[in-house]
Amino acid sequence: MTTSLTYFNFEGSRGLECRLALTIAGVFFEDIRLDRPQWMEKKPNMPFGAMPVLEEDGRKLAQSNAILAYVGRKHGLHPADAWAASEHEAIMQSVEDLRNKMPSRTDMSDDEKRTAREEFAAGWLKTWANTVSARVQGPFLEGAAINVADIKLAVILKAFLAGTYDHIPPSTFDAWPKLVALVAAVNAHPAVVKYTSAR
Ligand SMILES: N[C@@H](CCC(=O)N[C@@H](CS)C(=O)NCC(=O)O)C(=O)O
Repeated sequence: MTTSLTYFNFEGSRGLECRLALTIAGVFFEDIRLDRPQWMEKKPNMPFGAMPVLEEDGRKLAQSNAILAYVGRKHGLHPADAWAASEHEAIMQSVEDLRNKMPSRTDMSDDEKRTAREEFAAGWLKTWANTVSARVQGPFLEGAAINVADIKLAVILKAFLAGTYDHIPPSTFDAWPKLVALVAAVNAHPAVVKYTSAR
């Protein structure tokens, strides 16, 4: 079987989630990394005109959460129990909500962005983090076993903890030690350590 994952040449977001899931699953895959002009050429032939795209023996699957659930189901990184699997899918979808709701308009002044992000951190983000944190058994969602939803959470949380988003300081997450510990546990997974040291 030939497998590839196509995404921007960027070590983060939805592409990194899928690369890490495939890596932890032990799948040999071609890691296709495109710059913008290369992407614009391929875009018309990609499902939904967006990346990441998983390709297996010529068939293409788009949407990061669908790719993660597929890899997870196939390789024991998604709960076998139907209810637990759906809870994980709800969490993965909530990460997409988080990305879409983050105030990021480019036409905002820095003061407007500060106000919008502080309100976001005290409101929507707090509800999100409380909800997810309550579901974490520790260190991962299901306890000792890592799943694709943990990987998705770790990628977005790591960006927050690195101070990627202006006006939302990493200390915001001091209130949710289980989420901080989940990131550390994903980063400490042997396959992730190997992937990170190779890059
Ligand atoms: N809901 C989609 C969102 C996909 C998406 O917006 N991908 C971005 C990169 S993270 C993209 O392809 N941007 C380039 C474009 O839309 O042309 C998913 O979860 O995969």
